[in-house]
Amino acid sequence: MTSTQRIELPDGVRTNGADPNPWWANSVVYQIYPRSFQDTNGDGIGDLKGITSRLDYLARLGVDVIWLSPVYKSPQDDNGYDIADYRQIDPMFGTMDDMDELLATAHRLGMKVVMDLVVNHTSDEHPWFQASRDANDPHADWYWWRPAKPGHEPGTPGAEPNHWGSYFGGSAWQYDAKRGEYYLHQFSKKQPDLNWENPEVRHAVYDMMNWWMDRGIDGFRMDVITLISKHLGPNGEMEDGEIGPEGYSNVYWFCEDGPRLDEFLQEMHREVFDGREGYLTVGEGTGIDGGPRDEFITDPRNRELDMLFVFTHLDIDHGEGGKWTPKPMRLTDLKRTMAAQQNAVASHGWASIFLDNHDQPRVVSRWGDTSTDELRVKSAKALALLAHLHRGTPYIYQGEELGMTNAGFTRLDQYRDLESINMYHQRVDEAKVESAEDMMAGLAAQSRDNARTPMQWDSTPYAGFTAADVPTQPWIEVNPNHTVINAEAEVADPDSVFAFYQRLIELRHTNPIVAAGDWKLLDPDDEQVYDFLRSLPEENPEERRSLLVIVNCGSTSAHIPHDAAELIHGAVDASRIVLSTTDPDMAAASLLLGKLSPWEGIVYQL
Ligand code: TEU
Ligand code: CA
Repeated sequence: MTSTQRIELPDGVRTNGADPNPWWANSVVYQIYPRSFQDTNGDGIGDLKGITSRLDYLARLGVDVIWLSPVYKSPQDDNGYDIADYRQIDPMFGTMDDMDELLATAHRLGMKVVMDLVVNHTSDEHPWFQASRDANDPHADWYWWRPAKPGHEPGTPGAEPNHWGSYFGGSAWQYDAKRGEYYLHQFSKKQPDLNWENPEVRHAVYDMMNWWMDRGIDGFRMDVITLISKHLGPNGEMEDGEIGPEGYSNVYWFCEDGPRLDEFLQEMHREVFDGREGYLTVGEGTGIDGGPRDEFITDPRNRELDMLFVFTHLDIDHGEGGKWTPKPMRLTDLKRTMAAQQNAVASHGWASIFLDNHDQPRVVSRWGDTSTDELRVKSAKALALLAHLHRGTPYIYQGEELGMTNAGFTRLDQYRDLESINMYHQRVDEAKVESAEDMMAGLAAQSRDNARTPMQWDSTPYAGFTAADVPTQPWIEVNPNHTVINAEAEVADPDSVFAFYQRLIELRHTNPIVAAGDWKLLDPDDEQVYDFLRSLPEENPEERRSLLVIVNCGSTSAHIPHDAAELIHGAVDASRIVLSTTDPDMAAASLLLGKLSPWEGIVYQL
């Protein structure tokens, strides 16, 4: 909650189609990756007490909701997205008392707390899976077990049921000698997929979710929730796909947006959320594009989810070889994918707005310009303005509000992420589809570890993430540029990226056009300037209820394109500059001259 209160949206203003409008319609969410946020006990790993100690900072930023990436008991094979006990906090992060204190402190400061729900799969160390390894156990059918391919010795290469590959490299099938069969794991072999076809599985999950909701949390971010329903053949067949250059076929088609997804999400809503208020649900919509399915799942009349993370706008710089062979981002591709997402939920449903998270490289390095610190600051602000002025709920990933950059790792041993390390070995050593040099470039550009370096609180040796004199190194290297880019410096600087995010959040809290206005793309073919209109229906001709948003997404000056110029048609009134990345007088001059300075972004009241 910023210094300025978040207003109640006026009646008659439509958001997701629900009446009254949901509380979160003009809220902003902040994602925390606990391992990398704040360490308080000197083991070089972030913890819950660390998060609680920084809640004042988040209140000052003005965010309304905190999303915590997983903090549950886990062998940490995938940094907590492999859960061994959903009702226990991992001792590495602290205790349940620490969790209760975090929750109470956040609520006292007016912020809500959303937990991460990882139920497409569990850890292989979860008691459910351990029990399922016995074909006679009541949990036998809680996971996806299949026999070896006929005519092959179980457990030997080539005996896997089919050629599906895991997201994290290797086969998506793992042989288990005790069971004598293979189990499916879309992610690592320590993340076996749960069988949601089994109602006992579903109700065990709902019980756990109710347990947490009853403890006072404010909702869930649901990990790969659109993968829980599988496309089985009439007799449970699992169709194999075309085998790719690395020797595996795609498991995607079998798991994305399956035939029973709506049934499961509606059942979950009935079992967990019916009768509850003041919560938020957001699903990671892997495989869902900006279209009818996005609208259907987030349309409140269908009682499934409040919003989805749709990733189509973050795939636009993936080359032939996928994300490991990145290609330059084309702004018209960003416009096209964002327009599809915005238009999908224009009448019903709602969008999540995000450019960063713990699985993506940092956007200022990816699509901004970090060649100088001045351009880093300018491009960070421009990209923030571009994102936050879209229609939907914005998500800020820790450090994005400071303009933190990619890690800049140059050696494989600096990486920690199993996806990055596994894919290096699969593509370079095993399948030999890429040279070591090219793959290292791919990692530097796209590895998830770029988002996971410690939060930069100050300029001390470990950036204030952990005490300078602790014996233990942080679990992953601190970015050396923390001496310049850090919260302590930016909180004190009214022209910092941090200060700009405060103003963006304030605008969403106080301006109903930003929170609910229709979104309309302008100049779709311009490759450097991203501009669009936000407008609320006029109640009376006097009232101005439209905002022109115009952002130069390049390090050179750019002409104001046709559609925007038409709307401005030469008459510029500086008092109608609502927000700009540059000084308002400069922004007014830019609009008047029809020329934007590098990375200049302006919100102009029409
Ligand atoms: O991510 C799912 C997902 O889509 C990513 O794995 C993505 O495919 C990949 O990073 C892009 O290359 C979720 C969590 O956000 C991620 O951290 C977990 O690793 C994954 O699920 C498994 O739980
Ligand atoms: Ca710690």
